[in-house]
Amino acid sequence: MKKTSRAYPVRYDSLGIQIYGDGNVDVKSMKVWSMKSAYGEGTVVPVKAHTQDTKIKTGNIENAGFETGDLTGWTVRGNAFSNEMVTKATDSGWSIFNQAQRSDGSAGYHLWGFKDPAKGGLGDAGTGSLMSNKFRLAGDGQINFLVGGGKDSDNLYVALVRASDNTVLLKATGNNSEQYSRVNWDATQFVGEELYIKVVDNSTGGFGHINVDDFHVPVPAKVISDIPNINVIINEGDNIVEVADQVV
Ligand SMILES: [Ca+2]
Repeated sequence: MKKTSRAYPVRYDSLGIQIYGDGNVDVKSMKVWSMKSAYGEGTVVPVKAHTQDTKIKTGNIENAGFETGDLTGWTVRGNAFSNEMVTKATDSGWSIFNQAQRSDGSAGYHLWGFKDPAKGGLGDAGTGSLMSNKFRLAGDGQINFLVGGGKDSDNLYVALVRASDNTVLLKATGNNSEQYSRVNWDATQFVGEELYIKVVDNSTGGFGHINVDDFHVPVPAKVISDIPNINVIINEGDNIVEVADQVV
């Protein structure tokens, strides 16, 4: 981080504040003062008075709806899930999926946790897990997603997991149907914690697979200050960023 006690109008690095960081940056609080020019009155163009929106907008986890057409952004363990299982198929052969549509109304990709042995898949025999990128839960803490496949909360489930100790905080299973249902989690109490989503398939019996699509997980989004010469980039945060709302 760079800071200065005087504004030097010809020195770019003394006109404002910039924060750099490798990876994630936590901004707990910040105040910005107006400064006098080191070269005398009138040599620094004053920043216009303005109101800074300090509310952190939220983004989503990586590849939340599998619209890359594969498992980019997800970590695969075992053999229950593979890139080939990300599909745009709308019908399993015995029921429709009702996966999330794309914004143009066309069928989106989803992760169908079953691959026909006749097509080189393991059917229901595969076991393993899929983990999202780790994220710090933000916003209102409301998570929702689509789940289908077998009903077995011990062996087939989507979980919200705490990254520090791998504790399962919330869990949802399928409904013995290929068709998707939307699950809503109120995870307000975990806002600010570092978490990840885990999809688990430890079942090898009938309906021993799980399907998922269209995760909506509020995570911190990048916020770029609209103050000239002050760029605030926030990838992480414990929900407080204070920027003086009057800089003259
Ligand atoms: Ca999708």
